[in-house]
Amino acid sequence: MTTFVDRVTLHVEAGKGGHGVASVHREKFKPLGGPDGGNGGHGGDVVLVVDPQVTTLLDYHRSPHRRATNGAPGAGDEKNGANGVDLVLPVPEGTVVTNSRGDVLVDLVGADARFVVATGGRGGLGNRALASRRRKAPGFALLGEPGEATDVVLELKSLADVALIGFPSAGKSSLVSVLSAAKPKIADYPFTTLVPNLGVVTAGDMRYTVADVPGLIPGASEGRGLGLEFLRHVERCSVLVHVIDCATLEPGRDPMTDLDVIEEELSAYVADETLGGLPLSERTRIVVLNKADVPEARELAEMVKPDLQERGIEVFIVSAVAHQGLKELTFAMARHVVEARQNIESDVTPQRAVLRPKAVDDSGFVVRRETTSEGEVFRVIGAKVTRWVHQTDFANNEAIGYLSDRLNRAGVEDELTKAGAVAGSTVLIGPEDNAVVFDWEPTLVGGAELLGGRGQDQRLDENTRRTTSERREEFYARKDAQSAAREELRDERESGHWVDE
Ligand SMILES: Nc1nc2c(ncn2[C@@H]2O[C@H](COP(=O)(O)OP(=O)(O)OP(=O)(O)O)[C@@H](O)[C@H]2O)c(=O)[nH]1
Ligand SMILES: [Mg+2]
Repeated sequence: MTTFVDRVTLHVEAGKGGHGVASVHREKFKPLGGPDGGNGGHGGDVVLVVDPQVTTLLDYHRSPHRRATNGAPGAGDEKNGANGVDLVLPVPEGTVVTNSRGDVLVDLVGADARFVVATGGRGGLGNRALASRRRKAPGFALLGEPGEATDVVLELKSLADVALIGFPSAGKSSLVSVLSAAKPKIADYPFTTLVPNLGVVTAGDMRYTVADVPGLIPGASEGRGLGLEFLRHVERCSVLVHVIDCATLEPGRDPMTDLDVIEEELSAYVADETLGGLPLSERTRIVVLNKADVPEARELAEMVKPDLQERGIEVFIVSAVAHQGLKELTFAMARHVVEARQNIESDVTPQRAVLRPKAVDDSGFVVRRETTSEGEVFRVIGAKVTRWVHQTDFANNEAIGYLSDRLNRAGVEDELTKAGAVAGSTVLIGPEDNAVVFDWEPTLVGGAELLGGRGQDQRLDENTRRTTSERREEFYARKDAQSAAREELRDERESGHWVDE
Protein backbone atom coordinates (compact mmCIF):
# COMPACT_ATOMS: atom_id res chain seq x y z
CA MET A 1 0.00 0.00 0.00
CA THR A 2 1.15 3.51 -0.78
CA THR A 3 1.29 5.42 2.47
CA PHE A 4 0.47 9.06 2.13
CA VAL A 5 3.43 11.36 2.54
CA ASP A 6 3.14 14.83 1.10
CA ARG A 7 5.72 16.74 3.11
CA VAL A 8 9.21 15.78 4.23
CA THR A 9 12.28 17.54 5.53
CA LEU A 10 15.30 16.44 3.58
CA HIS A 11 18.85 16.85 4.88
CA VAL A 12 21.25 17.05 1.99
CA GLU A 13 25.00 17.32 1.82
CA ALA A 14 26.96 17.84 -1.36
CA GLY A 15 30.37 16.20 -1.78
CA LYS A 16 33.56 17.81 -0.50
CA GLY A 17 36.12 18.95 -2.99
CA GLY A 18 39.33 16.88 -3.05
CA HIS A 19 42.50 18.55 -1.81
CA GLY A 20 45.09 19.72 -4.26
CA VAL A 21 48.53 18.32 -3.73
CA ALA A 22 51.97 19.90 -3.50
CA SER A 23 54.52 17.69 -5.20
CA VAL A 24 57.81 18.07 -7.04
CA HIS A 25 58.58 16.25 -10.24
CA ARG A 26 61.23 13.56 -9.85
CA GLU A 27 62.90 11.49 -12.50
CA LYS A 28 65.83 9.10 -12.22
CA PHE A 29 69.20 10.72 -12.95
CA LYS A 30 67.61 14.14 -13.43
CA PRO A 31 67.71 17.12 -11.07
CA LEU A 32 64.51 18.04 -9.23
CA GLY A 33 61.88 19.17 -11.72
CA GLY A 34 59.07 21.71 -11.34
CA PRO A 35 55.92 21.45 -9.26
CA ASP A 36 53.68 18.65 -10.52
CA GLY A 37 50.90 18.36 -7.89
CA GLY A 38 47.48 17.81 -9.45
CA ASN A 39 44.15 19.41 -8.52
CA GLY A 40 41.51 17.82 -6.35
CA GLY A 41 38.23 16.75 -8.00
CA HIS A 42 35.01 18.66 -7.39
CA GLY A 43 32.47 17.26 -4.95
CA GLY A 44 29.19 15.93 -6.39
CA ASP A 45 26.03 18.08 -6.29
CA VAL A 46 22.71 16.99 -4.86
CA VAL A 47 20.10 17.46 -7.58
CA LEU A 48 16.31 17.08 -7.49
CA VAL A 49 14.82 15.90 -10.78
CA VAL A 50 11.14 15.43 -11.65
CA ASP A 51 10.47 11.81 -12.54
CA PRO A 52 6.96 10.98 -13.81
CA GLN A 53 7.33 7.45 -12.42
CA VAL A 54 7.61 8.78 -8.89
CA THR A 55 4.32 9.67 -7.22
CA THR A 56 5.12 10.13 -3.55
CA LEU A 57 7.83 11.46 -1.26
CA LEU A 58 7.78 8.22 0.69
CA ASP A 59 11.44 7.34 -0.02
CA TYR A 60 12.59 10.57 1.56
CA HIS A 61 10.35 10.02 4.53
CA ARG A 62 12.12 6.69 5.09
CA SER A 63 15.64 7.98 4.55
CA PRO A 64 15.83 11.75 4.82
CA HIS A 65 19.64 12.06 4.89
CA ARG A 66 21.28 12.15 1.47
CA ARG A 67 24.91 12.80 0.49
CA ALA A 68 26.74 13.13 -2.78
CA THR A 69 30.24 11.70 -3.09
CA ASN A 70 33.45 13.64 -2.49
CA GLY A 71 36.00 14.64 -5.09
CA ALA A 72 39.25 12.65 -4.96
CA PRO A 73 42.49 14.39 -4.01
CA GLY A 74 45.02 15.26 -6.67
CA ALA A 75 48.31 13.38 -6.95
CA GLY A 76 51.85 13.97 -8.12
CA ASP A 77 52.76 13.76 -11.77
CA GLU A 78 50.00 16.26 -12.57
CA LYS A 79 47.24 13.79 -11.86
CA ASN A 80 43.91 15.45 -11.06
CA GLY A 81 41.53 13.75 -8.65
CA ALA A 82 38.24 12.39 -10.01
CA ASN A 83 35.11 14.47 -9.53
CA GLY A 84 32.50 13.23 -7.09
CA VAL A 85 29.31 11.80 -8.57
CA ASP A 86 26.18 13.98 -8.47
CA LEU A 87 23.42 12.53 -6.36
CA VAL A 88 20.22 12.66 -8.41
CA LEU A 89 17.06 12.43 -6.34
CA PRO A 90 13.86 11.72 -8.29
CA VAL A 91 10.83 13.64 -7.05
CA PRO A 92 7.19 13.71 -8.16
CA GLU A 93 5.80 16.31 -10.53
CA GLY A 94 4.68 19.38 -8.60
CA THR A 95 7.20 19.15 -5.78
CA VAL A 96 7.67 22.50 -4.09
CA VAL A 97 11.03 23.03 -2.41
CA THR A 98 11.32 25.48 0.48
CA ASN A 99 14.26 26.30 2.71
CA SER A 100 14.11 26.05 6.49
CA ARG A 101 12.94 29.66 6.73
CA GLY A 102 9.93 28.83 4.56
CA ASP A 103 11.06 30.65 1.40
CA VAL A 104 10.09 28.84 -1.78
CA LEU A 105 13.25 27.92 -3.68
CA VAL A 106 11.66 26.24 -6.65
CA ASP A 107 8.42 24.78 -7.88
CA LEU A 108 9.35 21.71 -9.90
CA VAL A 109 6.94 21.39 -12.80
CA GLY A 110 7.43 19.36 -15.97
CA ALA A 111 9.26 16.09 -16.60
CA ASP A 112 13.03 16.40 -16.13
CA ALA A 113 12.77 19.78 -14.40
CA ARG A 114 15.84 19.90 -12.12
CA PHE A 115 17.17 21.90 -9.25
CA VAL A 116 20.55 21.76 -7.56
CA VAL A 117 19.76 21.82 -3.82
CA ALA A 118 23.37 21.56 -2.64
CA THR A 119 26.45 22.40 -4.67
CA GLY A 120 29.56 20.27 -4.34
CA GLY A 121 32.74 21.84 -2.97
CA ARG A 122 35.37 22.83 -5.50
CA GLY A 123 38.50 20.80 -5.65
CA GLY A 124 41.66 22.55 -4.42
CA LEU A 125 44.34 23.54 -6.91
CA GLY A 126 47.55 21.59 -6.82
CA ASN A 127 50.92 23.35 -6.76
CA ARG A 128 51.31 22.80 -10.48
CA ALA A 129 48.28 25.01 -11.16
CA LEU A 130 49.40 27.53 -8.52
CA ALA A 131 52.81 28.01 -10.11
CA SER A 132 53.37 31.25 -11.96
CA ARG A 133 56.31 33.23 -13.22
CA ARG A 134 56.77 34.83 -9.83
CA ARG A 135 55.90 31.82 -7.76
CA LYS A 136 57.85 29.14 -9.54
CA ALA A 137 57.74 26.38 -6.97
CA PRO A 138 54.82 26.74 -4.56
CA GLY A 139 55.36 24.59 -1.50
CA PHE A 140 51.64 24.37 -0.85
CA ALA A 141 48.35 23.44 -2.47
CA LEU A 142 44.77 24.56 -1.89
CA LEU A 143 42.38 22.47 0.15
CA GLY A 144 39.14 21.18 -1.30
CA GLU A 145 36.11 23.16 -0.17
CA PRO A 146 33.34 21.68 1.91
CA GLY A 147 30.18 20.73 0.06
CA GLU A 148 27.03 22.73 0.71
CA ALA A 149 24.89 21.21 3.44
CA THR A 150 21.30 22.27 3.90
CA ASP A 151 17.85 21.25 5.03
CA VAL A 152 14.98 21.68 2.62
CA VAL A 153 11.31 20.89 2.86
CA LEU A 154 9.76 19.02 -0.04
CA GLU A 155 6.03 19.36 -0.41
CA LEU A 156 3.76 17.84 -2.97
CA LYS A 157 1.61 20.47 -4.52
CA SER A 158 -0.33 17.95 -6.54
CA LEU A 159 -1.53 15.05 -4.49
CA ALA A 160 -2.78 12.90 -7.33
CA ASP A 161 -4.32 13.20 -10.79
CA VAL A 162 -7.75 12.05 -9.64
CA ALA A 163 -9.57 12.59 -6.34
CA LEU A 164 -12.36 10.23 -5.32
CA ILE A 165 -14.81 12.31 -3.33
CA GLY A 166 -18.14 11.63 -1.69
CA PHE A 167 -20.02 10.94 1.50
CA PRO A 168 -18.49 8.62 4.07
CA SER A 169 -19.00 4.92 3.25
CA ALA A 170 -19.79 5.62 -0.42
CA GLY A 171 -17.11 3.09 -1.35
CA LYS A 172 -14.16 5.36 -2.23
CA SER A 173 -11.57 3.19 -0.52
CA SER A 174 -13.17 0.07 -1.96
CA LEU A 175 -12.86 1.59 -5.42
CA VAL A 176 -9.21 2.55 -5.06
CA SER A 177 -8.49 -0.95 -3.78
CA VAL A 178 -9.91 -2.58 -6.90
CA LEU A 179 -8.52 -0.04 -9.37
CA SER A 180 -4.95 -0.13 -8.07
CA ALA A 181 -2.59 -2.14 -5.93
CA ALA A 182 -3.33 0.09 -2.93
CA LYS A 183 -4.98 -1.67 0.00
CA PRO A 184 -6.65 0.97 2.15
CA LYS A 185 -8.82 0.16 5.13
CA ILE A 186 -12.44 -0.52 4.21
CA ALA A 187 -15.27 -0.65 6.75
CA ASP A 188 -18.95 0.07 7.04
CA TYR A 189 -18.63 2.93 9.50
CA PRO A 190 -18.13 6.57 8.44
CA PHE A 191 -14.70 8.19 8.39
CA THR A 192 -12.81 4.97 8.00
CA THR A 193 -10.32 6.90 5.91
CA LEU A 194 -8.55 9.66 7.82
CA VAL A 195 -5.69 10.51 5.47
CA PRO A 196 -5.69 10.12 1.69
CA ASN A 197 -4.61 6.81 0.21
CA LEU A 198 -2.85 6.96 -3.13
CA GLY A 199 -3.12 4.31 -5.80
CA VAL A 200 -1.46 4.09 -9.19
CA VAL A 201 -3.93 3.08 -11.93
CA THR A 202 -2.92 1.65 -15.29
CA ALA A 203 -5.23 2.06 -18.29
CA GLY A 204 -3.62 0.77 -21.50
CA ASP A 205 -0.15 2.35 -21.53
CA MET A 206 -1.23 5.27 -19.39
CA ARG A 207 -0.48 5.56 -15.68
CA TYR A 208 -2.03 8.01 -13.29
CA THR A 209 -2.59 8.41 -9.58
CA VAL A 210 -5.86 8.28 -7.72
CA ALA A 211 -6.35 9.63 -4.21
CA ASP A 212 -9.03 8.21 -1.99
CA VAL A 213 -9.79 11.19 0.21
CA PRO A 214 -11.68 11.04 3.50
CA GLY A 215 -15.47 11.40 3.31
CA LEU A 216 -17.13 14.81 2.97
CA ILE A 217 -20.25 15.82 4.84
CA PRO A 218 -22.48 18.90 4.66
CA GLY A 219 -20.69 21.80 6.29
CA ALA A 220 -17.24 20.43 5.47
CA SER A 221 -16.28 23.78 3.93
CA GLU A 222 -16.93 25.36 7.33
CA GLY A 223 -14.81 22.78 9.04
CA ARG A 224 -17.46 20.19 9.93
CA GLY A 225 -16.48 16.55 10.07
CA LEU A 226 -12.88 16.33 9.09
CA GLY A 227 -13.68 19.39 7.02
CA LEU A 228 -11.28 21.70 5.32
CA GLU A 229 -8.37 19.35 5.44
CA PHE A 230 -10.20 17.09 2.94
CA LEU A 231 -11.04 19.90 0.63
CA ARG A 232 -7.44 20.91 0.68
CA HIS A 233 -6.54 17.42 -0.50
CA VAL A 234 -9.21 17.59 -3.19
CA GLU A 235 -7.79 20.87 -4.36
CA ARG A 236 -4.52 19.16 -5.21
CA CYS A 237 -6.07 16.84 -7.79
CA SER A 238 -7.06 17.92 -11.27
CA VAL A 239 -9.89 15.45 -11.98
CA LEU A 240 -12.71 15.02 -9.46
CA VAL A 241 -14.69 11.78 -9.33
CA HIS A 242 -17.90 11.80 -7.32
CA VAL A 243 -18.47 8.40 -5.78
CA ILE A 244 -22.17 8.06 -4.95
CA ASP A 245 -23.66 5.36 -2.78
CA CYS A 246 -26.85 4.16 -4.50
CA ALA A 247 -27.59 1.63 -1.76
CA THR A 248 -27.77 3.92 1.24
CA LEU A 249 -30.90 3.75 3.33
CA GLU A 250 -30.21 6.94 5.25
CA PRO A 251 -33.15 9.33 5.20
CA GLY A 252 -32.77 12.37 2.98
CA ARG A 253 -30.09 10.73 0.87
CA ASP A 254 -30.41 9.95 -2.83
CA PRO A 255 -27.88 10.26 -5.65
CA MET A 256 -28.98 13.70 -6.91
CA THR A 257 -29.15 15.23 -3.43
CA ASP A 258 -25.79 13.73 -2.44
CA LEU A 259 -24.18 15.18 -5.55
CA ASP A 260 -25.67 18.64 -4.90
CA VAL A 261 -24.54 18.63 -1.27
CA ILE A 262 -20.95 17.78 -2.19
CA GLU A 263 -20.94 20.29 -5.04
CA GLU A 264 -22.12 22.96 -2.65
CA GLU A 265 -19.24 22.22 -0.33
CA LEU A 266 -16.78 22.38 -3.22
CA SER A 267 -18.04 25.76 -4.35
CA ALA A 268 -18.02 27.18 -0.81
CA TYR A 269 -14.39 26.23 -0.38
CA VAL A 270 -11.98 29.13 -0.70
CA ALA A 271 -9.13 28.10 -2.92
CA ASP A 272 -5.56 28.28 -1.79
CA GLU A 273 -3.93 30.46 -4.40
CA THR A 274 -0.48 29.11 -3.75
CA LEU A 275 -1.56 25.82 -5.27
CA GLY A 276 -2.27 27.54 -8.56
CA GLY A 277 -4.92 25.16 -9.93
CA LEU A 278 -8.30 25.87 -11.47
CA PRO A 279 -11.09 26.72 -9.01
CA LEU A 280 -12.70 23.47 -7.83
CA SER A 281 -15.96 24.31 -9.55
CA GLU A 282 -14.20 24.50 -12.92
CA ARG A 283 -12.43 21.17 -12.71
CA THR A 284 -13.46 18.14 -14.70
CA ARG A 285 -15.75 15.82 -12.82
CA ILE A 286 -17.10 12.34 -13.41
CA VAL A 287 -19.94 10.67 -11.50
CA VAL A 288 -19.63 7.08 -10.35
CA LEU A 289 -22.84 5.43 -9.16
CA ASN A 290 -21.55 2.70 -6.86
CA LYS A 291 -22.89 -0.51 -5.29
CA ALA A 292 -24.74 -1.61 -8.45
CA ASP A 293 -24.41 -5.22 -7.29
CA VAL A 294 -27.36 -4.45 -4.98
CA PRO A 295 -30.46 -4.78 -7.21
CA GLU A 296 -32.30 -1.75 -5.76
CA ALA A 297 -29.15 0.29 -6.12
CA ARG A 298 -28.76 -0.62 -9.78
CA GLU A 299 -32.37 0.29 -10.42
CA LEU A 300 -31.92 3.67 -8.79
CA ALA A 301 -28.68 4.22 -10.70
CA GLU A 302 -30.28 3.47 -14.05
CA MET A 303 -33.05 5.86 -13.13
CA VAL A 304 -30.89 8.88 -12.29
CA LYS A 305 -28.26 8.34 -14.98
CA PRO A 306 -30.12 10.27 -17.74
CA ASP A 307 -30.77 13.22 -15.42
CA LEU A 308 -27.08 13.44 -14.60
CA GLN A 309 -26.08 13.13 -18.24
CA GLU A 310 -28.40 15.98 -19.01
CA ARG A 311 -26.22 18.14 -16.80
CA GLY A 312 -23.36 17.28 -19.12
CA ILE A 313 -21.60 14.91 -16.73
CA GLU A 314 -20.15 11.54 -17.71
CA VAL A 315 -21.75 8.81 -15.59
CA PHE A 316 -20.58 5.28 -14.79
CA ILE A 317 -22.57 2.63 -13.00
CA VAL A 318 -20.16 0.34 -11.15
CA SER A 319 -19.77 -2.10 -8.33
CA ALA A 320 -16.50 -1.98 -6.49
CA VAL A 321 -17.29 -5.19 -4.70
CA ALA A 322 -18.43 -7.13 -7.78
CA HIS A 323 -15.84 -5.49 -10.09
CA GLN A 324 -18.46 -4.23 -12.51
CA GLY A 325 -17.99 -1.31 -14.90
CA LEU A 326 -14.44 -0.65 -13.78
CA LYS A 327 -12.62 -0.88 -17.10
CA GLU A 328 -14.68 1.83 -18.78
CA LEU A 329 -14.19 3.98 -15.71
CA THR A 330 -10.39 3.66 -15.71
CA PHE A 331 -10.19 4.62 -19.39
CA ALA A 332 -12.53 7.57 -18.94
CA MET A 333 -10.43 8.82 -16.02
CA ALA A 334 -7.29 8.39 -18.13
CA ARG A 335 -8.80 10.54 -20.87
CA HIS A 336 -9.60 13.33 -18.45
CA VAL A 337 -6.18 13.12 -16.82
CA VAL A 338 -4.47 13.55 -20.19
CA GLU A 339 -6.59 16.62 -20.86
CA ALA A 340 -5.93 18.08 -17.44
CA ARG A 341 -2.18 17.50 -17.74
CA GLN A 342 -2.17 19.27 -21.08
CA ASN A 343 -3.94 22.25 -19.55
CA ILE A 344 -1.41 22.40 -16.76
CA GLU A 345 1.51 22.15 -19.15
CA SER A 346 0.19 24.90 -21.36
CA ASP A 347 -0.19 27.47 -18.61
CA VAL A 348 2.83 26.97 -16.44
CA THR A 349 6.41 27.52 -17.37
CA PRO A 350 8.33 24.46 -16.27
CA GLN A 351 10.60 24.75 -13.30
CA ARG A 352 9.87 28.19 -11.99
CA ALA A 353 12.90 28.99 -9.89
CA VAL A 354 11.75 31.55 -7.39
CA LEU A 355 14.93 32.12 -5.48
CA ARG A 356 18.41 30.75 -5.81
CA PRO A 357 19.99 29.85 -2.51
CA LYS A 358 23.25 31.36 -3.78
CA ALA A 359 24.37 34.87 -2.99
CA VAL A 360 23.65 37.27 -5.82
CA ASP A 361 27.21 38.43 -6.30
CA ASP A 362 29.70 36.04 -4.86
CA SER A 363 32.76 38.14 -5.62
CA GLY A 364 31.89 40.95 -3.22
CA PHE A 365 32.37 41.17 0.51
CA VAL A 366 31.41 43.47 3.33
CA VAL A 367 33.16 44.33 6.55
CA ARG A 368 30.98 44.56 9.62
CA ARG A 369 32.07 45.90 12.95
CA GLU A 370 30.58 43.93 15.82
CA THR A 371 30.76 44.10 19.57
CA THR A 372 30.88 40.67 21.16
CA SER A 373 31.37 39.54 24.72
CA GLU A 374 35.03 39.14 23.79
CA GLY A 375 35.29 42.73 22.69
CA GLU A 376 35.19 44.39 19.34
CA VAL A 377 35.65 42.29 16.20
CA PHE A 378 35.58 42.95 12.46
CA ARG A 379 33.73 40.39 10.42
CA VAL A 380 34.50 39.96 6.73
CA ILE A 381 31.46 38.47 5.02
CA GLY A 382 31.43 37.23 1.45
CA ALA A 383 31.24 33.99 -0.49
CA LYS A 384 34.58 34.39 -2.17
CA VAL A 385 36.62 35.34 0.87
CA THR A 386 34.98 32.49 2.77
CA ARG A 387 35.96 30.12 0.00
CA TRP A 388 39.57 31.33 0.16
CA VAL A 389 39.65 30.65 3.88
CA HIS A 390 38.26 27.14 3.32
CA GLN A 391 40.97 26.50 0.75
CA THR A 392 43.75 27.41 3.12
CA ASP A 393 45.90 24.84 4.86
CA PHE A 394 46.69 26.72 8.05
CA ALA A 395 49.51 24.35 8.87
CA ASN A 396 51.41 25.67 5.88
CA ASN A 397 52.88 29.17 6.19
CA GLU A 398 53.19 29.58 2.49
CA ALA A 399 49.50 28.80 2.10
CA ILE A 400 48.68 31.41 4.75
CA GLY A 401 50.84 33.95 2.94
CA TYR A 402 48.99 33.20 -0.26
CA LEU A 403 45.69 33.76 1.55
CA SER A 404 46.72 37.17 2.95
CA ASP A 405 47.86 38.14 -0.49
CA ARG A 406 44.54 37.20 -2.06
CA LEU A 407 42.65 39.09 0.65
CA ASN A 408 44.73 42.20 0.15
CA ARG A 409 44.32 42.15 -3.59
CA ALA A 410 40.55 41.89 -3.17
CA GLY A 411 40.67 45.07 -1.09
CA VAL A 412 39.84 43.48 2.25
CA GLU A 413 42.64 45.43 3.87
CA ASP A 414 41.34 48.77 2.61
CA GLU A 415 37.85 48.01 3.79
CA LEU A 416 39.11 46.98 7.21
CA THR A 417 40.95 50.27 7.53
CA LYS A 418 37.84 52.18 6.49
CA ALA A 419 35.77 50.26 9.04
CA GLY A 420 38.18 51.39 11.74
CA ALA A 421 40.34 48.31 12.22
CA VAL A 422 43.81 49.00 13.54
CA ALA A 423 46.87 46.84 14.04
CA GLY A 424 45.95 44.06 16.41
CA SER A 425 42.21 44.19 15.76
CA THR A 426 40.43 40.85 15.70
CA VAL A 427 39.20 39.91 12.25
CA LEU A 428 36.83 37.02 11.56
CA ILE A 429 36.46 35.53 8.10
CA GLY A 430 34.17 32.68 7.10
CA PRO A 431 30.82 31.31 8.12
CA GLU A 432 29.21 32.83 11.18
CA ASP A 433 29.51 29.72 13.33
CA ASN A 434 32.90 28.56 12.12
CA ALA A 435 34.91 31.62 11.29
CA VAL A 436 38.68 31.73 11.22
CA VAL A 437 40.14 34.29 13.57
CA PHE A 438 42.99 36.60 12.59
CA ASP A 439 44.86 39.28 14.41
CA TRP A 440 45.11 41.95 11.86
CA GLU A 441 48.42 43.49 10.91
CA PRO A 442 47.96 45.91 8.04
CA THR A 443 50.73 45.79 5.44
CA LEU A 444 50.70 49.43 4.51
CA VAL A 445 50.53 51.16 7.86
CA GLY A 446 52.66 48.66 9.69
CA GLY A 447 55.96 50.49 9.35
CA ALA A 448 58.72 51.13 6.86
CA GLU A 449 60.39 47.77 7.30
CA LEU A 450 57.33 46.06 5.93
CA LEU A 451 57.62 47.86 2.65
CA GLY A 452 60.94 46.23 1.93
CA GLY A 453 61.51 43.39 -0.50
CA ARG A 454 59.37 40.40 0.21
CA GLY A 455 60.98 37.18 1.25
CA GLN A 456 64.08 38.93 2.54
CA ASP A 457 63.13 39.53 6.10
CA GLN A 458 65.47 38.08 8.70
CA ARG A 459 62.58 37.31 11.01
CA LEU A 460 61.77 34.48 8.67
CA ASP A 461 63.73 32.20 10.95
CA GLU A 462 61.72 33.04 14.03
CA ASN A 463 58.71 31.58 12.41
CA THR A 464 56.47 29.44 14.60
CA ARG A 465 53.50 27.50 13.29
CA ARG A 466 50.09 27.52 14.88
CA THR A 467 46.96 25.66 14.04
CA THR A 468 43.51 27.07 13.42
CA SER A 469 42.17 25.77 16.69
CA GLU A 470 44.99 27.38 18.59
CA ARG A 471 44.14 30.62 16.92
CA ARG A 472 40.58 30.24 17.97
CA GLU A 473 41.51 29.47 21.54
CA GLU A 474 43.53 32.56 21.71
CA PHE A 475 40.70 34.61 20.41
CA TYR A 476 38.40 33.40 23.10
CA ALA A 477 40.99 33.66 25.80
CA ARG A 478 42.12 37.08 24.61
CA LYS A 479 45.38 36.72 26.50
CA ASP A 480 48.59 38.64 26.11
CA ALA A 481 49.57 36.44 23.18
CA GLN A 482 48.28 39.28 21.02
CA SER A 483 51.59 40.82 20.27
CA ALA A 484 53.22 37.47 19.58
CA ALA A 485 50.42 36.64 17.17
CA ARG A 486 50.96 39.91 15.40
CA GLU A 487 54.62 39.14 15.01
CA GLU A 488 53.83 35.78 13.64
CA LEU A 489 51.29 36.91 11.13
CA ARG A 490 53.78 39.39 9.82
CA ASP A 491 56.31 36.67 9.47
CA GLU A 492 53.89 34.48 7.67
CA ARG A 493 53.05 37.19 5.28
CA GLU A 494 56.64 37.65 4.39
CA SER A 495 57.73 34.06 4.26
CA GLY A 496 55.63 33.15 1.24
CA HIS A 497 56.44 33.31 -2.41
CA TRP A 498 54.38 36.28 -3.28
CA VAL A 499 52.45 37.13 -6.37
CA ASP A 500 51.14 40.43 -7.56
CA GLU A 501 49.17 39.44 -10.65
N1 LIG B 1 -22.56 -3.89 -1.82
C1 LIG B 1 -21.55 -3.14 -2.00
N2 LIG B 1 -20.92 -2.60 -0.93
C2 LIG B 1 -19.86 -1.79 -1.15
C3 LIG B 1 -19.40 -1.47 -2.44
N3 LIG B 1 -18.36 -0.64 -2.32
C4 LIG B 1 -18.15 -0.47 -1.00
N4 LIG B 1 -19.05 -1.15 -0.28
C5 LIG B 1 -19.15 -1.21 1.18
O1 LIG B 1 -19.39 0.07 1.71
C6 LIG B 1 -18.73 0.22 2.98
C7 LIG B 1 -17.86 1.44 2.97
O2 LIG B 1 -16.82 1.27 2.02
P1 LIG B 1 -15.50 2.13 2.04
O3 LIG B 1 -14.77 1.78 0.79
O4 LIG B 1 -14.79 2.00 3.32
O5 LIG B 1 -16.14 3.56 1.93
P2 LIG B 1 -15.41 4.99 1.93
O6 LIG B 1 -16.14 5.83 0.95
O7 LIG B 1 -13.97 4.82 1.75
O8 LIG B 1 -15.76 5.50 3.38
P3 LIG B 1 -14.98 6.57 4.33
O9 LIG B 1 -13.53 6.22 4.28
O10 LIG B 1 -15.57 6.38 5.67
O11 LIG B 1 -15.28 7.90 3.78
C8 LIG B 1 -17.96 -1.05 3.20
O12 LIG B 1 -18.68 -1.89 4.05
C9 LIG B 1 -17.85 -1.65 1.82
O13 LIG B 1 -17.74 -3.06 1.83
C10 LIG B 1 -20.10 -2.07 -3.56
O14 LIG B 1 -19.79 -1.87 -4.71
N5 LIG B 1 -21.16 -2.86 -3.27
MG1 LIG C 1 -12.44 5.24 2.92
